[in-house]
Amino acid sequence: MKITPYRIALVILLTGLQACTLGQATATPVPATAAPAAPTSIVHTLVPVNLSNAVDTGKAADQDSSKSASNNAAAGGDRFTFGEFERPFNANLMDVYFPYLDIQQAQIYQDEPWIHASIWLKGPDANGGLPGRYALEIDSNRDGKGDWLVLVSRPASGDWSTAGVQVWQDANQDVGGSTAMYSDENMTSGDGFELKVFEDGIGSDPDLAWARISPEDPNLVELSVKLAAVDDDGKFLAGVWAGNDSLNPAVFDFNDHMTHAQAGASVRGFEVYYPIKGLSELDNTCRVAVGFSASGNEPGLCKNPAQPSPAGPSCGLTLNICQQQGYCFVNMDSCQCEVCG
Ligand SMILES: [Ca+2]
Ligand SMILES: [Ca+2]
Ligand SMILES: [Ca+2]
Ligand SMILES: [Ca+2]
Repeated sequence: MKITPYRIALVILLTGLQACTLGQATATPVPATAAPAAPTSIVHTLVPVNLSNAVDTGKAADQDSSKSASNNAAAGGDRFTFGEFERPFNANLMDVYFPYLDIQQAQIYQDEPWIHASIWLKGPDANGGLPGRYALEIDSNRDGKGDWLVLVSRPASGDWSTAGVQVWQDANQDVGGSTAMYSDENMTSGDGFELKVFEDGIGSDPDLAWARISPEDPNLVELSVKLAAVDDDGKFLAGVWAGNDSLNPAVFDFNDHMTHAQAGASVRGFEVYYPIKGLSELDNTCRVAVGFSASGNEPGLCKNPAQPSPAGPSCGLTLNICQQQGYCFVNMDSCQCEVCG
């Protein structure tokens, strides 16, 4: 065929028309039949297996608030200034106790290629389910500032599933603010865990993270994430969380994003701040050392009951931090803020 200027012009015109048509098509509402590929098309190649019963390290005990729920309070385990929370209650009145948010114990360990976390809750909601958010926070470089958050919303499956599972990274390293674990003197405007690298099996690795309700215990949420994706040396600190919408990756650390007065307190002994207000329906555990022997001074580490609080040089408290939280003194011997008067 002889190519004439007329034919070239026609081809350009047709191509232009096609492009316009395509442009219009993308702006038109997509019919149901053209919906994005369903998650069932994700091909999984590596699924966690049953968790080991032999591991007895990496356990974190937590307050059982069911015992004090009739008193509309927690009996302990809630120290806002230290990043320890025990708030499985509604705000202000604290007359609704959420057993599905009350962590009793956690266990975290690594078993290549996985990090596994088990979160024991007090009990289900009125419908027999666990409709909260449950998360594993990993501090890869052991500085007390979380690096990764593996979170599942409303786990329902007794089989390992990626449904409702998200993995968040604090890529710009602002979680924890200026003082790891402790409340910062000045509130942060940081973005917490801002980078979502995985959701519902979608991400560069469709097998990155999983969750299930234990087939053996309806009050046990299990999470698994690939070790190599979140830690490079198999040595890390980790703790777990339970919450409703309150468990928002963007506002970590909670005690750097609000004051003690705004958050309130769940223990009646903190009479200046009781009850909980801006921070409610939330529970967490202290952190356990995985893959290394803790010195005892790691920020956020679970305390051996026989061990005193880290004091002296390892205590990160300052008078300014205590004053910002409404206290008047810092006791460096016990590493505690002390009330005024
Ligand atoms: Ca707790
Ligand atoms: Ca608890
Ligand atoms: Ca902090
Ligand atoms: Ca961040």
